[in-house]
Amino acid sequence: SDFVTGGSSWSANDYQCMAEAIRLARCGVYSTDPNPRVGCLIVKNNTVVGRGYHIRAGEGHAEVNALREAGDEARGATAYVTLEPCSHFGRTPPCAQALIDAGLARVVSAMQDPNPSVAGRGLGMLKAAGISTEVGLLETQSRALNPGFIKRMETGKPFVRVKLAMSLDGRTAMSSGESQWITGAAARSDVQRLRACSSAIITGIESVLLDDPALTVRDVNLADENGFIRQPLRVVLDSHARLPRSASIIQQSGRTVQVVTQEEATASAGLECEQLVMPASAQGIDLPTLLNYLAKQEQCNEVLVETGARLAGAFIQAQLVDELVVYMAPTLLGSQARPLVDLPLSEMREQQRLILTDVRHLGEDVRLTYHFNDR
Ligand code: AOF
Ligand code: ZN
Repeated sequence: SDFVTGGSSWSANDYQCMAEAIRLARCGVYSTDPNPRVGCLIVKNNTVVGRGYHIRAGEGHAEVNALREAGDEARGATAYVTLEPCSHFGRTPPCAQALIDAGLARVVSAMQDPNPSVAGRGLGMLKAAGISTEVGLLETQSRALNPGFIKRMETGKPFVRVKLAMSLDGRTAMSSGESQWITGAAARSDVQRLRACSSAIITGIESVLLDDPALTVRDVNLADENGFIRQPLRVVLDSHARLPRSASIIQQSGRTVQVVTQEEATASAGLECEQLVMPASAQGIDLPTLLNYLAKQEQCNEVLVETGARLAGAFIQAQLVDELVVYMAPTLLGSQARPLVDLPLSEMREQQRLILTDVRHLGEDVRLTYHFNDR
């Protein structure tokens, strides 16, 4: 792009300021959905004069919040923003114009906005107004704030994260299906954070019938300043409409959607949840169609798949998974127990290799994070 400045021209101070803007953006990690997490730091004469981050959709963007704190000090200052300032009238007026009006001398962005209604136009407005405009500082770290928003804007699909809990011998449940509890408290509270980051949680009817999960965010530490907890949309894949009225997943705050086929569309009339009709094959609901629907109609950025070995295997086999998060407990469940994922492989050349991106100790358990190599 026209605006990229060679990394070597950024000073150590520039790096520190953008790192602080990224820390500010993280304050909105559980609340901005479906908008991106964005932070902004305004600096004048080596002094921070404004800090801001986006809290929730419909409210001020990071830049506007930082400008409010900076007031007149913004004139001649530098703004560090983790995303290109917007150029459009969305729920709020364009931030690029607000930065121009406030008299900023320089704007450094970590990345261009992948939103087609911005896509470089915000940087263009700043440059045309004579503001020194740079983009690309700590871009990798900034992209990591919004894997779902970026993927949805770039591809029309959500970022899919599959979460599984297993024993040291790679088992997820006994042969009866009994699985509570393999992992400890620290791992389970980490799952609360994964849920809170997600726009939607997908599960299968088998898991619902077996474990009766609520699939809610309950950790009070994840509430906003008003004590409110945003609940991700709960999606139950239920081609044969077996979801019982008494299922816990229905009786929670937030929305639950039962996904059925056309043939079953009326079978569960009377259930107190939404129903969505999707095409299906012998293997069940068509997963790509469902994911496209969630991105386009429900603006889902990050989707969490919390389910058993069969549906998790189906997502992997269909190459729909971006990230796999595995919690490994120090226990042995034996060879009769169920495997991590069901994959119908027989030869070594069919193996599904992953890329390990993070390892973390959580109480007695270990969290392993993987990306799939072809995406
Ligand atoms: C945010 N927060 O701090 C920035 C955003 O509908 P609106 O007005 O909330 O606009 C949302 C779009 O604005 C979003 O998709 C992104 O392209 C751009 N920048 N959005 O929510 C922010 N800077
Ligand atoms: Zn904006």
